[in-house]
Formats: sequence, C-alpha cells, structure tokens
Amino acid sequence: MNATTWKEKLSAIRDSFSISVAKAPAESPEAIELRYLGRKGELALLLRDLKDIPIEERKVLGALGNTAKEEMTAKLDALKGASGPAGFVLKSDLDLTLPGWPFPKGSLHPLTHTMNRLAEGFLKLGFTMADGPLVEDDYHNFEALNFPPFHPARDMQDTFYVGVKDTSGKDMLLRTHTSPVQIRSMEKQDPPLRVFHTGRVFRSEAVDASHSFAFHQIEGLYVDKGVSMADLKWTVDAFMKDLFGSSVKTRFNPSYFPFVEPGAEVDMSCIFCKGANSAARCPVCKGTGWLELMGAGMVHPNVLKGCKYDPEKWSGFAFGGGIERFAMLLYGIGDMRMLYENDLRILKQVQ
Ligand code: FA5
Repeated sequence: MNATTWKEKLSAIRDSFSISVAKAPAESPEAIELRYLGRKGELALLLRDLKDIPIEERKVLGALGNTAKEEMTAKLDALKGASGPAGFVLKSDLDLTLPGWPFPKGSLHPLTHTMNRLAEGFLKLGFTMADGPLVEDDYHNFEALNFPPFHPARDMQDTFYVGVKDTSGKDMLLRTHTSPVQIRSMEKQDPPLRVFHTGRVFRSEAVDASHSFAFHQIEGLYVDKGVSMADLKWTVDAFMKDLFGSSVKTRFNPSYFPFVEPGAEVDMSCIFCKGANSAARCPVCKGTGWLELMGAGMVHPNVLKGCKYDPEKWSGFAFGGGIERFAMLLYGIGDMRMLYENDLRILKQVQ
C-alpha cells in the first residue's frame, strides 16, 4: 500500500466513524469503539499497514493516524458521558412525551385473593371483620372453647408452644385455629353479634400435598335470639353458592368439636365431577361426589356462659375452614405446597 491509498483509507474510516457517532444510539459507544479503535478495529489494522510504507512517509502518516485516534477517542468519551445506564441515552433531543418503561404491576397472591373473596361473602351476609393475635394464651385457644386441661380433643390439634408463660402460668402458644377469635369477639361485644375472621394458624404437622404447619383459616360467628341450626344451614349454603356458583349443594355430617353442640362437617358437592363421575373415580373427590370443606355447629352453652352471654337468652352458630383448601379448589391447584413456593406461573394466574 502506498501513502496516498493509506491516507484515503484513513479519511474513509474517519467519515464512517462520524456517521456511526451521529447515528447513536443505533449502536452503543462501546460497540463503536470496538469496531474502530479495538485491537482488531479498523484504525488499528490500518496503523499496522504502516510497516509497508517507507520510513520518512511512515512518520508523517503515523502522526496523522494518532491524531485521528485521539479525536475519535475524545468523541467517544463525550458520547459515553452523555449516556446514562446501559440502554439509556440522554440527549438533548430526548422525547419526554414517549410512554415510560413498562414495569410489571404484580398481582395478588392466590391465597390473598381467596381470603378477599371469602371476606366479601361474609360482608354480603352482614358480618363484620374481627381480629385476634397469632400468639395466644391457653385460655382463648382451648379452655374458653370448652377444651378443659388434659381433654383428649386437645390432641386433635398438635400445638407449637412458644416457651413463654401467660399470667396464669400456662404456656403461650401459636394459635391452632381461628376459633379463639370467637371468644375475643364475645369478650369485647355484647350480643347480638355477627363477625368473621381470616388469618394464619399453626399446627405441628408434617407437610404434604394437603397439609402445612402454617396455614390459614376462615371463621364466622353469629349470636342472636332464636338462632337455630336451620339458620346455620341456610347461611353456609348461601356462602358456598356465592363462592362456587348457585349449582353447588351442601350437606352436613355429624362431627365433634368441643365448642359446638351439635357439631358438623360441611361437605360441598364436587365442583369438578359435579357428583356424577363416581364410576370414573374423580381424583379430587375420590369418586364420592362430595368435598369436605368446613367444621360448623351451634355454639356450646359453656362457651356462651364463659363469655358472659346467657345461653337461656342467646344462641349462636359458628363455622370455619381451611383457606388453602378453598384456594386449591378455586384455582385448580393440586398440591398445597405450590401456594408457598412463589412460582411465578402460579402467582401470575390470579389477576
Ligand atoms: C377447626 O380448626 C375448627 N376450629 C373449625 C370450626 C370452626 C369448627 C367453627 C366448628 C365451628 P379442623 O381442625 O377440622 O377444625 O380444621 C378446619 C380446616 O382447616 C380443615 O377442614 C382443613 O380445611 C384445614 N386444615 C386442618 N389442618 C390443616 C393443615 N395441616 N394444613 C392445611 N389445612 C388444614
């Protein structure tokens, strides 16, 4: 290559470099730098060709090449200085009227969504929201609910104790169900009363597809004059129809909870096979056509008495169940553990 050709090539590189800089941000300053000034960049390769040119001319051309390199480096530095974090170019012609970067707005957790839906069901029926602590004393979690000390029914709910005594010297515990909120509500308010509560409960249980050691329950309590089992059945049925649609049916089976008498398990007709798939063994209801969803019953007179409600004058019902089980049915989730794993595929399906 002779000196004239070399100079023409240098001039062509400078022109094409200027065009690239003018077109930024089509290309980042780093990419332009690599293309022209990098070790194998266009200018570096041209400078290497100087070795074929006689020494006197080489000195002049070398100086031209170095000047070009300095100017190009200065322009690139200016361009980099005008750039913010990668991908943003702050230039005077920045169009501030363009829409901003979209940020995903997130969604409610399926459990929160389920809790909201259950709460809406209670609010529609005229219930108000009540609250209670997660760390409970023995009195509210057990004794006031008609579980005397050493009563075998205490074993129905394996308890986490927290290693602190309450004022009566009994061990404090993580509440095993939401029923203590019944007691706290009756202590605070004279009858009549219509309250519900949703919240977290804890049991020392092995985790599997349908059990957790920390889960959520919902609980409703209604006390008034002349409240009967018929009111309980109507309310539970209306509550379930509101949640799962008007075609679902409910049924009561006798059951035992110390704080209600009579007590019942509430079953709902299977929303998957609609009770018709028993021959094909529906995997959700195991072919029975029914799903066991809640505990319920008439508030035991001992519980009313303990809260200074006269059982001769007042009667009431209570019902409650596991919120995870409701969420699994509402969103078709087959394994309770999926609700705690924060897998975006589960989280995103509820908007
Ligand atoms: C109770 O906890 C009673 N307090 C319910 C009640 C309220 C009865 C009012 C009468 C009147 P049980 O132990 O059956 O009952 O639990 C209620 C629901 O919690 C179960 O039906 C189930 O849906 C859910 N549940 C129980 N154990 C677990 C667990 N380890 N993991 C997830 N959900 C559970």
